[in-house]
Amino acid sequence: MDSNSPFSSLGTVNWLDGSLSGAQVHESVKTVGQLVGAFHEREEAERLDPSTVIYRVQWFAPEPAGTDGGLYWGNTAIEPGRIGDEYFMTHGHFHGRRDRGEFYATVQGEGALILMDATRRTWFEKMTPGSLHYIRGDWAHRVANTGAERLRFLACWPTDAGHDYESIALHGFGARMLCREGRPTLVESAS
Ligand code: S6P
Ligand code: ZN
Repeated sequence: MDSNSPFSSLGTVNWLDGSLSGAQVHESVKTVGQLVGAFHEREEAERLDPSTVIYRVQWFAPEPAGTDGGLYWGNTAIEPGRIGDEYFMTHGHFHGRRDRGEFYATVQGEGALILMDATRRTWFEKMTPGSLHYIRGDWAHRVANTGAERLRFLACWPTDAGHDYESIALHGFGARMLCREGRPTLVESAS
């Protein structure tokens, strides 16, 4: 059967681990060196090899960024580990457009989806294999790997959502996921 769909050769999803493959997969890698300012124990981060990988992102972008009504599909893999008492995590962001939501679905591992609203109220949802998470358009979102294995989750978000990393770089989240008495605990931040 021949297909003449413009998107038929987009690629494939491996449902065992969520990874994407094909000629059109975009990829980025985030290292300790790039995330040093995100962790509260900055000196601990500076002691580590800056090339240590914290997470990798893959995504399909069938439409240019900003296209009205389009969708992107991605996969994020966060390594297990901590910097001091803080679990390896993503930068975290608001969407540039605060009316653009997103779905996350966990494939592998254990983690926490840390969410923050416009008033800086911060809470989390537990991520376990199969858990599905809806992120409202005006909630900042960051994921921490709180388990002993790689955490992998899938994401689907609008092409015109955009990313506001600056607000998080400047003010952070209202709380951090820290290891307290051996357990992941959401602890309010001073700033
Ligand atoms: C995009 C979506 C994810 C993240 C990825 C990495 O809207 O939320 O694909 O980009 O999980 O997180 P961050 O905060 O570095 O973009
Ligand atoms: Zn997002």
